[in-house]
Amino acid sequence: MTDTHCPYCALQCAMTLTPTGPDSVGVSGRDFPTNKGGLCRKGWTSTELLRHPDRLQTPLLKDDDGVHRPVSWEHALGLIRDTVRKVRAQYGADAIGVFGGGGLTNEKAYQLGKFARLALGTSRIDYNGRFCMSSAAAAANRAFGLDRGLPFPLADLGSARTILMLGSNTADTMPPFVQHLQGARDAGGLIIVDPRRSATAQFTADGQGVHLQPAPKTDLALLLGITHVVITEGLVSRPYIAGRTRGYEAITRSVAAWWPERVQAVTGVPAETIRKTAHRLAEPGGTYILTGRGVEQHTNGTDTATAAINLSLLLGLPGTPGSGYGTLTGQGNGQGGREHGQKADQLPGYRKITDPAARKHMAEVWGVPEEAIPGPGLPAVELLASLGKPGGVHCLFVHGANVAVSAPNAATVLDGLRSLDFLVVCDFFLSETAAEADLVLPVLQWAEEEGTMTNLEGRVLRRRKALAPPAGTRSELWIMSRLAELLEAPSSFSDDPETVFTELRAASAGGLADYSGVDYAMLDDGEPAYWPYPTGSNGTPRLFLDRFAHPDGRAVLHPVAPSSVAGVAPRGTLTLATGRLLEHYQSGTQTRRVGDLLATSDSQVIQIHPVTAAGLGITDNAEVEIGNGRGTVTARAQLTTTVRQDTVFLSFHFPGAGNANLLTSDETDPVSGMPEFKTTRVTVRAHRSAGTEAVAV
Ligand SMILES: Nc1nc2c(c(=O)[nH]1)N[C@H]1C(S)=C(S)[C@@H](COP(=O)(O)OP(=O)(O)OC[C@H]3O[C@@H](n4cnc5c(=O)[nH]c(N)nc54)[C@H](O)[C@@H]3O)O[C@H]1N2
Ligand SMILES: Nc1nc2c(c(=O)[nH]1)N[C@H]1C(S)=C(S)[C@@H](COP(=O)(O)OP(=O)(O)OC[C@H]3O[C@@H](n4cnc5c(=O)[nH]c(N)nc54)[C@H](O)[C@@H]3O)O[C@H]1N2
Ligand code: SF4
Ligand SMILES: [Mo]
Repeated sequence: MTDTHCPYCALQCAMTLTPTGPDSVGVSGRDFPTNKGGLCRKGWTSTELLRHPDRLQTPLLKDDDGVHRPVSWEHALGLIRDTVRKVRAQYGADAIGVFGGGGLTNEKAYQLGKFARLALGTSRIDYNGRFCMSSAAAAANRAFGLDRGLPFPLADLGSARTILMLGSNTADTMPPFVQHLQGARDAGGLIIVDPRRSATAQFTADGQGVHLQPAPKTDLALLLGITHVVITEGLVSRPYIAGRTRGYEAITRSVAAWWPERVQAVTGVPAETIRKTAHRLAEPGGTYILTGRGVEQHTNGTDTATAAINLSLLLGLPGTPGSGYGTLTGQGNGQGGREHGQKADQLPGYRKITDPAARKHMAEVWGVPEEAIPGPGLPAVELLASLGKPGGVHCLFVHGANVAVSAPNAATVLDGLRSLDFLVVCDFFLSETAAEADLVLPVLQWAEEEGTMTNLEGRVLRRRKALAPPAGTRSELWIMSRLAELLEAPSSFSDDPETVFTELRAASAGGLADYSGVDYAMLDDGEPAYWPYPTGSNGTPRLFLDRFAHPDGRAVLHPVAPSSVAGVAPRGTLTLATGRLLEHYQSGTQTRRVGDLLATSDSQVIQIHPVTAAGLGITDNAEVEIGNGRGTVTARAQLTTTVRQDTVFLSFHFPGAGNANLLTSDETDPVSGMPEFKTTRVTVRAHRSAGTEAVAV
């Protein structure tokens, strides 16, 4: 029996793997404070992929006819060495790019940042967390001086009387999480903000809470409206504002013009509901405000998350026991993945790559001169836009992302991938991105490797090996260490996870995300390890109890305003929102290969209101086309009153003609670099039937 954690999302449900044969394991949920023994359907079926027939078992090289053929590891790695040298000589080291993932273990994420900068010598590394946590992270950094998704243990939520969740659908995205919402439901205080009556919003029925259903991308106005009421109706926590924050005056000015009736006109949420929400949040008994991708994956995502934080500060929630603000990290290691240096502007320990002290520290840990560490690179969307372009990336390494499906404006990303001189993809399945690769390297799956993951609470967990990997596969640590040797990197690269973790501890020491006091032995003993965990401390389950992470210890209230008021979609136009279904994970590389999950959801479906559908001549289950200037998607219609009449919804779990990202824009948030995943204007029409086209921008 092996105790480990789920391969998928940031809840990192605890599970036990038990041998069921010489080369197979079964899975059961394990009691743990976050999942309390529960798993969702993805977790229950996760072991099916370990010996799936599609599993890659040998390096694959694309021949001149575009067919992938097996090659030896020696040949594959030698080819990479030669190609890297050639590309560097021809265009310079920044022509090599690296794209990482928030699903990688801490060890792999750390080593990938070091590999890019020291072995490849490039600044051009970023990762799919840019698509996920970047807006929330930017907002938390500017308000608190530190970004840990939940600055408190998840189980703390259980005692709350009121929980406001904006743009998060945990009933589908983290099913065992909803246990922690029960206390607030029992107290009638679960408030869900979502343009859809999502599975989570349905928990508010029967007096257990309220569902606010604003037009997409109007949350910023909604939050300013709630804040306006908090200020004008005397609900501000005065001693907290005076003692723990700065910037209050500017906030009062910034929300003055957002009275509830004006906000109603913009969002569609009744003014009376806005007032009641403000009063409920200010009631004693414990209040939490939580955000998810629904409010963060917009070009104003950082400002919207900032508005949520401002509201929480005015109410005195962050750092107050029994109350708080948090954001729900998404990928398995979405938290750790953003701390150890696979971000363009970052060095390990959540250090800034432009900070001379940080560079000096890392140069010492790595045993290289400071000049050997490149400067900041390009955020993900810019990195992908540069593929094959003059001055851009000509050879790309992808570790743990399927950008051909999950990146915005996917058709242009596919063009970029195809215009590269050389594309190397590490994966265990032939994802849509791997299918484009010149060279595919087969790597280990979760149950075949050792390492650590950091869950949505900032708690470091052990991932453990339960099964020997297939003979032809290799660990990514091994791949990086072999390549570093072949490329004569100026620092050493271990292929042993515990050795890499020991180095990561030293690298993180003294940084914001300090792991120096954490080791495998204590994690194996089940000791809770929440960072920052400097050597000699006991870690930090609850942050900000005495001070925030800015030098003066205060949180910063940063005024924000909608730059242009988007508002309720004009009559006759439709807004496309995108997100997740319970059955599938992300680009679907993994879950579309699980029979049970595919049987429940086998192709793209568009959620559309019956009234809207009737106006367009669309019937339930009919095939429809969703289009805009960027592309066209085909999907089956699901008529449902859970979406607003001006909004339709697609998941992004399907490739090809079902890929929602053929429609999304690659316009980004100016602070975080987050693309606009959640809101796109589209035309919807019944498939191939002329004359039924309606509406839209
Ligand atoms: N089943 C499943 N679970 C997952 C994942 C998965 O792919 N599948 N992925 C994991 C990852 S990486 C992540 S990041 C998390 C994401 O977890 P969530 O944030 O819960 O997921 P989403 O479905 O992207 O978005 C949540 C909700 O935002 C709503 N929304 C869309 N636009 C807006 C808007 O403008 N305003 C508001 N208020 N809401 C809006 C959508 O209707 C949706 O119900 O899930 C994790 N868990
Ligand atoms: N329209 C729209 N698009 C979105 C979103 C949205 O809400 N709407 N959400 C965005 C968000 S929040 C996210 S997080 C991204 C996620 O998007 P992706 O990064 O594409 O996510 P995955 O499908 O998890 O891709 C991970 C790939 O790496 C492989 N893999 C898993 N583990 C490992 C590993 O340890 N090593 C290696 N080498 N490979 C591994 C998997 O098989 C898979 O092919 O999508 C974003 N795209
Ligand atoms: S909720 Fe997330 S971590 Fe838990 S079983 Fe499901 S996918 Fe795995
Ligand atoms: Mo994510």
